[in-house]
Amino acid sequence: MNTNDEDGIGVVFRKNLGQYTVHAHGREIDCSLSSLLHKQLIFPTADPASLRHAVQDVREIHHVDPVAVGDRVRYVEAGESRGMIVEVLPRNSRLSRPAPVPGQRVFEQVIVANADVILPVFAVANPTPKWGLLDRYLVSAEAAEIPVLIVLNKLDLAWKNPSFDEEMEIYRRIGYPVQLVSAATGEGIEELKQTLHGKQSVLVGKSGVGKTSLLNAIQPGLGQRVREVSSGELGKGRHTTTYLEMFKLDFGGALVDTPGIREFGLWDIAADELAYFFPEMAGYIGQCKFGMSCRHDLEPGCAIRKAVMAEAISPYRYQSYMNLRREL
Ligand SMILES: Nc1nc2c(ncn2[C@@H]2O[C@H](COP(=O)(O)OP(=O)(O)OP(=O)(O)O)[C@@H](O)[C@H]2O)c(=O)[nH]1
Ligand SMILES: [Mg+2]
Ligand SMILES: [Zn+2]
Repeated sequence: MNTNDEDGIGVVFRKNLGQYTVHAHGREIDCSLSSLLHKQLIFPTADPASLRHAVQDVREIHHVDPVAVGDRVRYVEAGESRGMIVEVLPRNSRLSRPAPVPGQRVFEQVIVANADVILPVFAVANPTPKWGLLDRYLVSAEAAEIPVLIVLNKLDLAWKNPSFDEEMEIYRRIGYPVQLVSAATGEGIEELKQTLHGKQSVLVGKSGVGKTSLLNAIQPGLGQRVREVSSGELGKGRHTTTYLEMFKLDFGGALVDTPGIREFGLWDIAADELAYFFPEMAGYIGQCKFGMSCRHDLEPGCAIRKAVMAEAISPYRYQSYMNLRREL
């Protein structure tokens, strides 16, 4: 890549229909994508990190966006607050999921690039939490090697769910930090802000758990903007956030609000490596009677099943492991 001192470096905060909003030196620049970049990224050698999944068919270009929110990019100025992205700088991390294209193969969709921490958000109640989804987020985060903070919102509704704290204990015991908050009352918000400080963070979670409300609680006005941007879409009111956007935090850092993702498939995880992404299981791998070929299902002498019996591994988590394994 031909680099030029006059090129700018910025961060992608938003994208919409082939247009990218890049923040650089306190400015917002509306960028398009150079066709050169598009071509480079579809060939296997362009992005060493995605060798195995590089797209090689020109026909497929439309289904793969080489630039994600959170990406650091090099751009060339093209007049009044406009520019063209010519290079995506190497990513520290990427949170991905499979984006199915009807009738074709499945592609990697990078949800967010360069996230320093992922915050899976659940509500204590309304909607009732399903921890299987949390396990999905956790496995994705482990595979992407991105730290996690579990956020449990709507603490003001704790009376509706007498078992949530006990259930959270399972995750605390594994070593996952949990922050209990209420966007409604402000409880726990200060502690949450300390985690976000100076980092690029991502809120993920089902629709209605209060991600956008948390944004508002963290910095008044942020979530408001989300609602304005997406009002009119579908007109359902419940699905407030319709696309992903990153927001700059006044106290330092940036936070990505994602729309409630209904399906969160696992990307690039093989059945045989799944147990590595359950930290409480990882230590038992190789200790089963059938060694590395054990699927930890019904095989005799399985060290992981033994650990479940001995209550060293939660049966819920083991069940989650089996459920996810069946998908891979
Ligand atoms: N009781 C209570 N309600 C809350 C709290 N936080 C959010 N809500 C409500 O939950 C509903 C959904 O909140 P949103 O912030 O739009 O949820 P979201 O996660 O952004 O949803 P999507 O954008 O659809 O993904 C709204 O009616 C909020 O007022 C809370 O801490 N306590
Ligand atoms: Mg929202
Ligand atoms: Zn086993």
